Amino acid sequence: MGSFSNWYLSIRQTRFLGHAIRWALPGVMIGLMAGCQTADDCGGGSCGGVCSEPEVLTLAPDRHRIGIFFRDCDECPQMVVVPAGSFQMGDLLEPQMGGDDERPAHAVTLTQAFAIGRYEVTFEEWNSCVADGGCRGYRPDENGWGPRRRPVIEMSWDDAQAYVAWLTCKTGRQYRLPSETEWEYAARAGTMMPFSFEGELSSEKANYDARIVWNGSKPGTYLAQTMPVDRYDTHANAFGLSAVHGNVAEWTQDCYTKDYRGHLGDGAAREDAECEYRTLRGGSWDDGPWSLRSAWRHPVAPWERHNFVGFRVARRLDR
Ligand SMILES: [Ca+2]
Repeated sequence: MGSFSNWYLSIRQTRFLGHAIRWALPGVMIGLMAGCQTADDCGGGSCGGVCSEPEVLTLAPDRHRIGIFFRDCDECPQMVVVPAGSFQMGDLLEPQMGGDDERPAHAVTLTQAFAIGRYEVTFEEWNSCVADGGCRGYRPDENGWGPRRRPVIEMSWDDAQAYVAWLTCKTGRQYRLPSETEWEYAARAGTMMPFSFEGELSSEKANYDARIVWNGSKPGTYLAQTMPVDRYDTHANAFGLSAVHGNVAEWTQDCYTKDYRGHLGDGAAREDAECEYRTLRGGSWDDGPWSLRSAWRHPVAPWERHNFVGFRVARRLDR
């Protein structure tokens, strides 16, 4: 735990190094508290309850351009620190482009920094959970595309819960799926346009069905499969997240709601007593451009598994 080799400072990349150093000294110290889990929390895993040592990291005030990458264990997903802040959530453009479920657009404030996966969870990472006795022993079909750095697919929302339970147990940190709000905030990374990279969507920037053209996107290649999670690193967003647009659509924690009326404007996931559907975000290799937008939402039953669905994880920084 906490070895220097597990920490990475990304400045997207060295371009903003000078900027980072300038702000590093008055940085905000955030203490990462140790935590212990019991075997009952392991989601069927056998990690036995690991108590982690406290760690400290420094966040610079101008964090919009600075992502701090870290791992909590050698087999754990690489995480990036996302700052607290406010943003506009939903279909922001005039005329409106999104579905009814993206309205009304509204202001949201996240009062605490948090960590979210730099990448979609990979087969390699999922298999570490299975090898450790977790994740219910489920080995999803690779579809002939190869495992390793490809995103794990055929993932239900319930499968994702088993993985974050194992990660929580293994690391002593409170891993979970991101809420929809956290996902969109992290995906937008300060942008208000449909996509978080500069310029128009193209198959050089994301993995999707580029035979379909929308809103100025360029016609391109339909790869018809997932790609390694780091393939589009050069088009990562300003927070350092890769492939929020396309590759695999990603589970969020929230119960799906048909619109944002009554939304509280905080970062919490919505949990209803009767939760028929959970919400997917980001679109996939098999979707057209419209579904790749930061604001796109899609309901899927939590038990369903598809070859275009995976997830990335999140956790608080203070537990
Ligand atoms: Ca994705």
